[in-house]
Amino acid sequence: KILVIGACGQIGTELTMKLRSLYGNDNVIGADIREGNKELMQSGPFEILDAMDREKVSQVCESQKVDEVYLMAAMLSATGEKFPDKAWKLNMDSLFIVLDLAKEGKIKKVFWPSSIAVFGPTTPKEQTPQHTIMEPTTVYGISKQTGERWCEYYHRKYGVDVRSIRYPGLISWKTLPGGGTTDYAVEIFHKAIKEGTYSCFLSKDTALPMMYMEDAIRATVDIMKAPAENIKERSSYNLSGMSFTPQEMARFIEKHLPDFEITYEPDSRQQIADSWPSSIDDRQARADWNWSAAYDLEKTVAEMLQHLS
Ligand code: VAH
Repeated sequence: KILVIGACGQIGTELTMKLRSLYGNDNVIGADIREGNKELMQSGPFEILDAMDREKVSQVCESQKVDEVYLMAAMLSATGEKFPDKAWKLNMDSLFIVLDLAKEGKIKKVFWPSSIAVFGPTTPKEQTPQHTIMEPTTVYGISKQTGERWCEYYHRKYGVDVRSIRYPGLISWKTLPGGGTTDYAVEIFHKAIKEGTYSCFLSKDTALPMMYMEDAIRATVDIMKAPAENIKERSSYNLSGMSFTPQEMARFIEKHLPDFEITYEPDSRQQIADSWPSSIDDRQARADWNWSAAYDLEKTVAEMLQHLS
C-alpha cells in the first residue's frame, strides 16, 4: 500500500489522485492534518494525521500495511520565514519519522521532495549544476539541504531506498500553492480571469525555474518506478521544466486575454527569489531515469487558462 503524507497540499493532492489512478484507489491512502477537496476525499482511503506524530505515523503504516511513503508535508519558503522554528520542526521531524520507519524495515521505499530552495546567493544562477555551492538563506532551504544530507546518510548507512527531486516552482490549475515564493505563477491566472489585473509580488525580470504540475507528478512517479540501481543520486535530483520572468508569463497571458494588466509591487519574497537560481541543469535526471519535461511556458499558459476559464 502507498501512504501520501500531506495529501491535501499543492503537490500532494494531484500526486494522490495520480497514484490512485495508477495503482488502484484503495491502495493509496491519503493523510493530512486536515481534510482535502471532495475528489480526494471521495476517491479513496484517508487518515487525519500529524506528520510530526511518530506513534500515529507508525501505527497507520502498520495497520494499513504501507510499504511506500511519499512525504509531501512541509512548510514552504515564505511561510517558513514567518515561523522559522515551526518550519524547521515540521520539515525535519517528519523526515526522520519516515526515514526511521524505512531503516527499521517497516516500509520499503520513501519519496521526499527537495527544492531549488537548497541553492543560495553564492550558487551559479544559470543552468545550476547537480553538484555545486549550496548556501541557502531561508529556513525552508536550510531544512531541504539538511534533509538531502540525511537522505543520503540513511541510504549509505542503512540501505534505505529514499528518492528525491529538487522541485522548481510548480504551476497547477487543480490546486492552489501554499505559502511559497513562486506562488505568483498560479495566482496570476486566477486574477487575470476574475479581475483582468494582477499585482505581482516579484519584480518583472525575476527569472525562476518553474514546472507545470503534470510534469512534476510524472517525474515523481517515474523516479519511484525506476530500478534502484539507476538512482545514483541519493541526496536529490535537479529537475528542470522551464525558466521565465513574470513579464514573460504576462506576455503569454496577454495573447489570450488582450486586456490583461500586470503591475509589480515586490515584497519580502523578492529577497528569497533573488537568492535562487534562474535555470537548472537536469542532465543527471535525464541520464539516470530518462526524465524530460513536456510543458513549456506557451503550453502551460494555454492549459491554465483553458481549465480555469
Ligand atoms: C516555494 N514553491 O516557493 C515552493 C518551492 C521552488 C519553490 O520550494 O517555497
